[in-house]
Amino acid sequence: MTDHAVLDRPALSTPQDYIAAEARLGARNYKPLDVVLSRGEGVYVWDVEGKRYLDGLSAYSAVNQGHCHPKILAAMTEQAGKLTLTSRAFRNDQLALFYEEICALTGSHRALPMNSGAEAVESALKVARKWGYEVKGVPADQAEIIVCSENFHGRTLAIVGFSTDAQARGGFGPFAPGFRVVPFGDAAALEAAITPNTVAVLAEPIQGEAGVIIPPAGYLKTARELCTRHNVILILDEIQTGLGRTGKLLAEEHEGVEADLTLVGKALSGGFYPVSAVLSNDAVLGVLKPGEHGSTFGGNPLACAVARAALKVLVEEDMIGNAQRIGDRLQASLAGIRHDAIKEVRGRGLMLAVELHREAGGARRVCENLQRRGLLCKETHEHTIRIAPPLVLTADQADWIAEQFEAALRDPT
Ligand code: IF1
Repeated sequence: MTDHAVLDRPALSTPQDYIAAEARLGARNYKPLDVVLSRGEGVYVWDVEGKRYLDGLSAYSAVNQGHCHPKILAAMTEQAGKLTLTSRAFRNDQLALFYEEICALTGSHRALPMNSGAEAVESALKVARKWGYEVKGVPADQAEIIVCSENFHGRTLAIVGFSTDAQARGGFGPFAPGFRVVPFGDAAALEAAITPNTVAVLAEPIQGEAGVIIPPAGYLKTARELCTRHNVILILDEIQTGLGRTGKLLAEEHEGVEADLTLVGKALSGGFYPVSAVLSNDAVLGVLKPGEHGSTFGGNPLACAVARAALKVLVEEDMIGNAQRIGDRLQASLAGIRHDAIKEVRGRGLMLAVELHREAGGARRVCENLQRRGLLCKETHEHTIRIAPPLVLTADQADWIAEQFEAALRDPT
């Protein structure tokens, strides 16, 4: 007999209790800061002891709209009380509206709803290959997809197979063939890698995990031109850069570029629920026929209702313009900090990073110091701290972030 009492435990009391239970029972695939959060509102989160923090990560840009946005919450609870899941075997009354709104906003002509970001990436890779065989005429099983060094597109097998990060791929092979890696930001290398069997180029407009790496000006535009000239699909992974993060709805707008497949996820739900989508057109996405792709949860009415509200508040509350204005202000303040530890401040909109010199003692230490000051940030690699607060950040809050940074560097206790 199962002991049902085990499912009715009282809350644990101290942060250490939670941390110990996680360490004892969970897969050990993360090493989070030791802060146990139980509530969030706007740019702030609170831990189980009631201490408030400003969230400088926004769940890797999934809560661009701020924690527990009341309008997204209302849409979610309302829809959850009506209908949550039908599967795609039947239709629901939210999917068509989601299509209408996301296509109008992004200038897309067809969309494919999925759940996680990695699923959107996998879906795009499948679509690109199918397009290659059926439209471009690539010989069977010969399709090649070009990806960039230092890429991050998710954790599934096909994706980690073309990662250049030893930790992401090590021990997980054998991997799927058909991918070729070129240096990110190098248009000449990209052109040289294109063969008659190339079906797609996959890139992040700004590399996130690599440390907020902005490619040289004109790179995306040239990549677009090369893809058009060589009849290759351009796939832009905007799962992190999209939906306002860089001060535009999509980062590709900074260079006036339109991808053939644009991937969005994360903030598509404002952090309420995993929702992702492949945005495209008839010529490319049209290759998928019934039965060739799908997902139990993709396009479900709860996801669609949440995504519709998440997009609505992003636009109606001018979070995209705010990301641009407050991002510029915060970047300027951070760049104004005079301290030997800082090597570079970079970013676009509210996708920012401070890179430290190697001698500075590492980014993790600074993040732990910032945590004590009430600011949650996450290091990426050893020497870079990324700063990506919710897009509802005010000017005062931005100034406060810069002050905490300066204080943490000056008083590294
Ligand atoms: C984790 C990084 C961020 C992404 C891009 C696809 C996905 C992601 C550009 C996959 C996901 C996450 C996942 C998260 C850490 C994180 C991350 F540090 F690893 F690089 F955001 F910066 N494309 N990024 O950034 O989306 O399947 O996770 O929904 O803990 O692995 P997903």
